[in-house]
Amino acid sequence: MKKLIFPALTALTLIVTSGFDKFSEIDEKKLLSYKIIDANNISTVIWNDGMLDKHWSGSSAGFEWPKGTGKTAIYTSGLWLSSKVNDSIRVSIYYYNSEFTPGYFDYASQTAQGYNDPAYRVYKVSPDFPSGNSEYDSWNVWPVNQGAPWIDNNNNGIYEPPSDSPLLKGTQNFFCSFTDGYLPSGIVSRPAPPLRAEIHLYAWSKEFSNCADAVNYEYKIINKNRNAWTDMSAALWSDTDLGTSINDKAGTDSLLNLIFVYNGGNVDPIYGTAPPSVGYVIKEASGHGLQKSDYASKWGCPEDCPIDSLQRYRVMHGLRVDGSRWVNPVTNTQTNFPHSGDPVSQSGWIDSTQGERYCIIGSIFGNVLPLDTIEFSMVTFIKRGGNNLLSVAELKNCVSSVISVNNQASELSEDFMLYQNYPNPFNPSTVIGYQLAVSSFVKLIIYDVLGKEVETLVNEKQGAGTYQVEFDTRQVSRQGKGLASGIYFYTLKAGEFTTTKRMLLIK
Ligand SMILES: [Ca+2]
Ligand SMILES: [Ca+2]
Ligand SMILES: [Ca+2]
Repeated sequence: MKKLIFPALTALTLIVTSGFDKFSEIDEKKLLSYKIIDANNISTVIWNDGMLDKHWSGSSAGFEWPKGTGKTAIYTSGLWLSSKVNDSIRVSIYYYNSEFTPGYFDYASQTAQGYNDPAYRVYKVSPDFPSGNSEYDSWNVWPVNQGAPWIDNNNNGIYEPPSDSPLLKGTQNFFCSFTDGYLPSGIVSRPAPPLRAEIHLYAWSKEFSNCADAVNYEYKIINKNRNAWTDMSAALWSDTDLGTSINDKAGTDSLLNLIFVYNGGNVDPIYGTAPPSVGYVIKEASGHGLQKSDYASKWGCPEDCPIDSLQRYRVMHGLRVDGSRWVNPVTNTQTNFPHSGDPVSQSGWIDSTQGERYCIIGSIFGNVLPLDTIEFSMVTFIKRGGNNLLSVAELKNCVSSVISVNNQASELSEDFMLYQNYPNPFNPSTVIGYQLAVSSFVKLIIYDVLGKEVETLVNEKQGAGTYQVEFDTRQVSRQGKGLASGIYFYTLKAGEFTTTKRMLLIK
């Protein structure tokens, strides 16, 4: 999408640089800031008003892949919310301009606050403290008072870095707080009243072992309205422009909770042959006693393009703009996931034309009581395969592998972990798993019951992530003999982290 004119373009010349915190007064009131996410081969931009993937200049595509090439796959994207309050429709969206502002929503006074307070900027921290790189913030200024997630290592409720730390899921970690709570006569013009939501966005990115190029967005959305939200929905909307925008296609995968965009042919004027595929997946959607369902939709304006609050509310509830259900023309069944066929095998309901594509994927959370919080986590992936369609296949492979690994890890811990070996007792081999919160120099050593080293399984620097190593006694020999039955210990040393577990060999 290149044809939209931004009313704020003139004001964008007023970009103020304060250290490495850049502010631009887009409407002379809202104090915008941004940080760059580039932990892997993606380089993109996170803003403090719900806007994502918009270039820092404010006037061009911001999701660059591969980073440094100037080639972009997403023009811009951002958060969409909708609900009913006492039967009236509430919609708050980012759609080239944002109906959100930096700040928070004060429940007692029922007023939004902080739109021009420089404290409500985007914060960026790394696992290294202090980093010595002024693009990063010190852990000392991580805004725990705004709701930024952190680890209370000594469990006293007080944030005391560096012994306490920000939550560090990635090698780059971000936080900002924003709200939709300014009324129509306020900072932005808006066709529907706000939900009165306060949103905490924690974003992170890192190098995965396989599918490196992903960015994680974890939203906590708090109902600061004195009334319940009814049929509340949260979504990520995107104007994907995969290289050249006019030859794109889109599709969904209801099992993976994925929406993806791929090039209509195997050649894109910007990406050349074998263009990548970019997608958004719902990683988590949860809250208090909520009944949730998911949906995704693509559209190519003017076809099915939602242009007012009612139509946007419908799209955010899995419907077409006219309020009807999507019907899969191949199976003749109703669905919340249109174009869910497989473009690789050309089977099922696939996007039959190519052109400008927009997409949205989200979750319906049902009723949200005052001061309840819902959690909505999204991941953006990009992947290139042997041709435009194999890019889709590889993207899906990445989504299914990385998302399952992440889910397993998040249920256990976001920290260093050493898992019990499996099987145990064992003979002749067993598998030891462990998790690294950050990139570390790792030693995994087997000891016998006397403390004598039996074998070193790992002795190298490894990136953050989950690992499995096999311990095979047949490959260990002591004076020509195998290992005796009995208790053995295995010790993981990763940076400052050390822990030991025991296992039993029974021959
Ligand atoms: Ca503490
Ligand atoms: Ca394209
Ligand atoms: Ca597009």
